[in-house]
Amino acid sequence: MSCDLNEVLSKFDISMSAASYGNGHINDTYLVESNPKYILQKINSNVFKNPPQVMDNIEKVTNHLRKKIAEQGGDPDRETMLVIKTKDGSNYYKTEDGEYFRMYRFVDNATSYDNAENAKMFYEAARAFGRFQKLLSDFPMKELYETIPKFHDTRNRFLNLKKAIENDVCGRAAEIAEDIELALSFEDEVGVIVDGIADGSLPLRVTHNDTKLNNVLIDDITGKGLCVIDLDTVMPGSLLYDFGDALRIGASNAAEDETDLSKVTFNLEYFESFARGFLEEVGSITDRERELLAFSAMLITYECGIRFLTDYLEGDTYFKIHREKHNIDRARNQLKLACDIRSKFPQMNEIIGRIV
Ligand code: ADP
Ligand code: GN1
Ligand code: MG
Repeated sequence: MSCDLNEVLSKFDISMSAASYGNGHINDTYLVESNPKYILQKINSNVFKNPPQVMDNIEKVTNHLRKKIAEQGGDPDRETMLVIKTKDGSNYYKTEDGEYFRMYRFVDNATSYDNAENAKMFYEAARAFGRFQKLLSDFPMKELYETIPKFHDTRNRFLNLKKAIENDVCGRAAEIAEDIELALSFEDEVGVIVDGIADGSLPLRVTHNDTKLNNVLIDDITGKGLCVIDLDTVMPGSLLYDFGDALRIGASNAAEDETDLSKVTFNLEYFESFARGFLEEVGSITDRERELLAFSAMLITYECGIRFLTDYLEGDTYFKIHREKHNIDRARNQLKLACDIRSKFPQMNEIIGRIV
């Protein structure tokens, strides 16, 4: 593999070697320890069916962000990603085997955290995600490709789960009957956000759609949320997707794959920090968006739970796993968290009422 990577690196005019890096579930990420450093990624083309469209989106979005950040007196080199072109001027390299690679400037002196070390860190991450949406509020949405169709269409995710249960290609359904029963019991709620978008009560915005904590780099010196990364799923969506998705890891008292479910509970202090940070930066929101803020944390957590469950039933073909049963462990964790979030709606809505 390292030999292939060197060949790929040479296409970007780099002669150093690269080593595996980061904890993403989707792409293969490598760090090139040159000066300056670079991130090399093999785009997961099972997940992203059209990598050139992904790169087109990323180039347009980062160009827009660079311009706005510069206008506002920020440092575009550290506050947004920089796509490094190949020697031929392309924003990706396709190997003879049909694999797609891309390169970014590594943002130095900043860290990607899998779990928030304290509420202040989560508040700063929230500000960065809120600011990200605000900076893209004047981006021409029609120019974006839908890199993964129906990505946060929870009803469609629910239908995919039902299909996976029916097909049961790995014969795993019987052993997880209780988890399936719990997952199916959310049926009445799966359409709330998508129906709101369809009937116009929830506006479409340019959203990130994958706002887990390790997709924002925190500045090592200032402790501020510096740079939002992992832009593969930037698409038109609801503000609620970014709000809800960030909370399912960031405000959990346990890791996403913790198997002791008694530890998997929702932290209201962290919820308040996130809500404050995000709402301070994102700009004005509609009444319906505000009403559904707490609900979105539950729904997007649930959605992620059934995505892991579906992947387990389908034989672990989507998310990277690091142990047997990893996806079912993650699914149980997220479904437990969704139930705990639902039990805390009154306190969460009281917090939102105080902030907005
Ligand atoms: P995945 O889609 O697999 O999650 P990411 O794009 O999130 O891949 O990258 C994986 C990890 O690599 C991130 O969580 C982060 O730690 C690191 N990373 C990615 N891009 C950069 C960058 N430009 N600068 C610094 N670190 C980065
Ligand atoms: C994936 O790529 P990464 O690791 O940041 C996934 C998200 C899930 C998340 C669960 C493109 O995020 O949608 O919420 O795992 N990304 C994609 O941890 O499917
Ligand atoms: Mg990531």
